[in-house]
Amino acid sequence: MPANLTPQYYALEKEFKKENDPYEKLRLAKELMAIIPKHKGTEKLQAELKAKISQLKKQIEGGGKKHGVRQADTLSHIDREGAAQVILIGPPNSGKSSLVDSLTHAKPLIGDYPYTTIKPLAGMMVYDTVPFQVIDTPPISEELLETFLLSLIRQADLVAVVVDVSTPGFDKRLKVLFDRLEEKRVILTPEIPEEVEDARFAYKKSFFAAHKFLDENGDIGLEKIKTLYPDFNIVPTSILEDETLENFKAMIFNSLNIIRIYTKRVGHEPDFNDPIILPNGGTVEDAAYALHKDFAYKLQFAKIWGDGKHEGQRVKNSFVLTDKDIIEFHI
Ligand SMILES: Nc1nc2c(ncn2[C@@H]2O[C@H](COP(=O)(O)OP(=O)(O)OP(=O)(O)O)[C@@H](O)[C@H]2O)c(=O)[nH]1
Ligand SMILES: [Mg+2]
Repeated sequence: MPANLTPQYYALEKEFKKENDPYEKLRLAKELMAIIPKHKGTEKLQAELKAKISQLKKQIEGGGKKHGVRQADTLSHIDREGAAQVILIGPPNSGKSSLVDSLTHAKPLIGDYPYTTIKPLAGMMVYDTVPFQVIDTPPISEELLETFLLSLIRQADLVAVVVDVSTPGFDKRLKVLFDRLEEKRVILTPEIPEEVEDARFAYKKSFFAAHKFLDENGDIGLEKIKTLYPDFNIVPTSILEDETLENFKAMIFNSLNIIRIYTKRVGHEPDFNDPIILPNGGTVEDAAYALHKDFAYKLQFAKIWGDGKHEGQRVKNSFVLTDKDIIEFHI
């Protein structure tokens, strides 16, 4: 029986065969599996793909040491820490490393020349008691788009596109960045669409840091980027002004649609240092679950303090929480 594979399948298969990075190869194998026509004529091919997927999984889980896997394996994945993983991308020399340097304790290499950063580097920053992971990355240009960077972008919760708006031609460099990512089926978007037509595309929520806006011509550049990308959130930033770095952090927090819930033990003051982080619309039960699975099962009821609530109001497990609510669990 003929396999009757689609042109889309053949194109993806070609990409899969060329790919050397195991993480990316695994992702492509899964994509192939998703689009392969499911009938008798492709059974053998499906079995081969399944075997390839499990082989790649083993290779990745084995950490590559035994098989002498290249260093690139570790570059394409960074374990998420904190409430979210935010990746900084941008054209060469735009100030990505400088931002990560100013925001975290990580010490990336900074240079007054392009292509300084070669490897990703993660650091932690805190905004209003919420820890976030931010990742510095190599630049994206006509000449360079690292494969591992694509994997990192796909895995991140949020993308910050860092653009030097004080240097003429940034609009062209930005277009190159968007186009090159789109070629690889990564779409930067102000909001994730509710329905994605083609499941092979990764839509990533993104905002712009209009960086170096205090430099000469930075104000003109800032206006220009606002006109060019009216749908995106844009935060003007400069390492020379701390306030703009706070705004950058606030932009991250606000883009993630998350809420902070403070816990309180019976008879004690609330703990404002270590909030539970939930997506918007999170319930009392979700908060209990975030603390511990068993806790959620045992939960009888909770008491809530916060805006628009009676002090210590007793609520059910399905009660929807809002940002900065204080919760006291009763089990
Ligand atoms: N005036 C000014 N210069 C800045 C600012 N931020 C970074 N720079 C300078 O811009 C240059 C590039 O900074 P990097 O942080 O290395 O830029 P990058 O985007 O990481 O560069 P690549 O790794 O090569 O892509 C350095 O000389 C920085 O000192 C800023 O806010 N204002
Ligand atoms: Mg850099």
